Amino acid sequence: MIKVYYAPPSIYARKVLAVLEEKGLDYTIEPMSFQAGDHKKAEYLKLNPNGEIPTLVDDDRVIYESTAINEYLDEEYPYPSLMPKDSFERAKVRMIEEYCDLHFYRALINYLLKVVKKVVPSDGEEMKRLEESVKGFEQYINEEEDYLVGEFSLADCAAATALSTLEKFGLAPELLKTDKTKRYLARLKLHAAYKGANLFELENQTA
Ligand SMILES: N[C@@H](CCC(=O)N[C@@H](CS)C(=O)NCC(=O)O)C(=O)O
Repeated sequence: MIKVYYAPPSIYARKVLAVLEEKGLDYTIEPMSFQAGDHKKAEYLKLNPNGEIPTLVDDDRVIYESTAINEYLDEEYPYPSLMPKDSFERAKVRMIEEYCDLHFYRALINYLLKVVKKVVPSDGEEMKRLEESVKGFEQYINEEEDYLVGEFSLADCAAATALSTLEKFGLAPELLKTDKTKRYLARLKLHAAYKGANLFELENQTA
């Protein structure tokens, strides 16, 4: 049985939920609360010594780091495959995942913490950084192709997570202006992955 430790609205965790949904896997969510500091409690640190969300437990296997989790899921549960067969294309998928993890998600988290939730002081640069990260991401969208790298892949799951966050917080009209991006987002929404990427609330959530 697959269990995911998730505290909404963790973007890295929703990236994992996107893959679980796309593959139609059965899983349960172990609700965590950032406010309560659940991710820093000794019991959780035994699973994930980094004290970050998400962690996935598949029977007795404990895996953390969202990109490692998603590659594990793709190899362990290969239908539908979310990695190309070609090694250069696989490298491209990983490059986009890294871009999302290190630039796009970080700009989003920075904006949410400083501008939306105001739990960290703003330096007034958050929107500029977010705009730059969206522009950087848009370079990966090719108008001639439906998805970022060949067939729908882990790269699209990573992108769906960032784009659904922009939509959720009302930033899409301002930041997703190009036709190619709007059309790409519309295609993503047809995938089950978008449901996982868009899971911002949990029933009986403790957060
Ligand atoms: N590289 C990690 C990043 C995970 C991460 O930063 N998660 C955030 C939530 S989106 C977190 O747990 N932050 C709490 C903290 O660092 O104290 C991954 O890909 O899983």
